Amino acid sequence: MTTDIKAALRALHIETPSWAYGNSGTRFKVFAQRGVPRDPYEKLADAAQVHAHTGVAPTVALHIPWDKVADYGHLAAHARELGVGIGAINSNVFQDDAYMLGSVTNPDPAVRRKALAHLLECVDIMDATGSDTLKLWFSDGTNYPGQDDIRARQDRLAEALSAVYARLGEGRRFLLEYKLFEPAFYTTDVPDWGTAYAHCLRLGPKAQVVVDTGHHAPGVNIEFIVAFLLREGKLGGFDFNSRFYADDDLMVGAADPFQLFRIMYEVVRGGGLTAGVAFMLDQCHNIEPKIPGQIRSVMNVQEATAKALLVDRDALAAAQAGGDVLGANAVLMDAYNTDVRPLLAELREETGLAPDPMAAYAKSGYFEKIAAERVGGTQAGWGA
Ligand code: LRH
Ligand code: MN
Repeated sequence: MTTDIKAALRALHIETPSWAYGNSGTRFKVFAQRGVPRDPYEKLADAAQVHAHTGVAPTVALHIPWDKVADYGHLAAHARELGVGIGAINSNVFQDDAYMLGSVTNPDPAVRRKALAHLLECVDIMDATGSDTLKLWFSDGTNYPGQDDIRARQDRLAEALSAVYARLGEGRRFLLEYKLFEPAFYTTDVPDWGTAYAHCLRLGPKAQVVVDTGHHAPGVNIEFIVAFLLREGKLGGFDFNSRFYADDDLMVGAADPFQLFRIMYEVVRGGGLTAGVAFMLDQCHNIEPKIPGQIRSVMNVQEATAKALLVDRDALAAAQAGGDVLGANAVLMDAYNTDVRPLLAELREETGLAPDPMAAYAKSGYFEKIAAERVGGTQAGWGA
């Protein structure tokens, strides 16, 4: 049992987002922190620290144009030298003035062409970096009833998605991300999993859905969505974070570790650990140190996954079949209430890592080094 669990945990890869290493904040303030990277190369170096101390964060998601460079092949080679790889390529059609009334759904065909050109440029960047995943999130929506035609916007969205789909090479896919609201406050053109699923189903196997855990209405049962999409073969990945209110982008598992456990249990139960599901973080460390924030987040996903793998599936199935409501619930709670930190510490030592990645990073002196080196230049951020 433990050997299999350890094998599954060793195989669990969590992708960190380049933008988590840059400055971030809210509309009220973006706080600058010492040692923050000034370019994608320095972001990769910081991401490599997370992998060096956890052993399970071997890829980094890029966001275009935040990570725009002259030579993407050179950036990918630099990543390899650092011991990491380039993960999902994230498009950005939400920060250009032209997109005020939408990007691919904009009433103006010229704006739609501009947005599509960016998405296709991101496909080229996939090819240049060896990435096999394009992540598409659209901030598109409206703020007032009547502002635009809801149905027509879906037609425009479908047209753009099929153009991108047609350009995907062999072994490539795109993940369509949904979000209930913000920045639009009346309609959002991809507001929920059903809309994303319907568009992906119509397109084909290279189109899957990404579940950002901060993008649901309060009270939504996210693990149900996970179970359903896995069953359909349409769960492409996660944007992990946590929230108390809206899209807070806090550390995954920080606000609701029990929800993260329930989600990872449906992943384990649905075969999602070996189904090419991308486990990506999508977070902003507005006030906490960035690299430790990522290390802690990776550990939170590891702990939730370890607990999910500990669920006694036979006992659970027997209790469920027998209608033993409390018994079945108790089986899941036993796993959730198990302290898996000793198991994970042991696993890290067996793979030559320090048992406590947070302490190891703090002792490494890396922060002091980058804080001293990274003086001058422009710190990376969302550039919003
Ligand atoms: C939108 C989102 C999307 C990213 C952005 C950084 O809220 O979750 O995944 O492009 O955050
Ligand atoms: Mn996201």
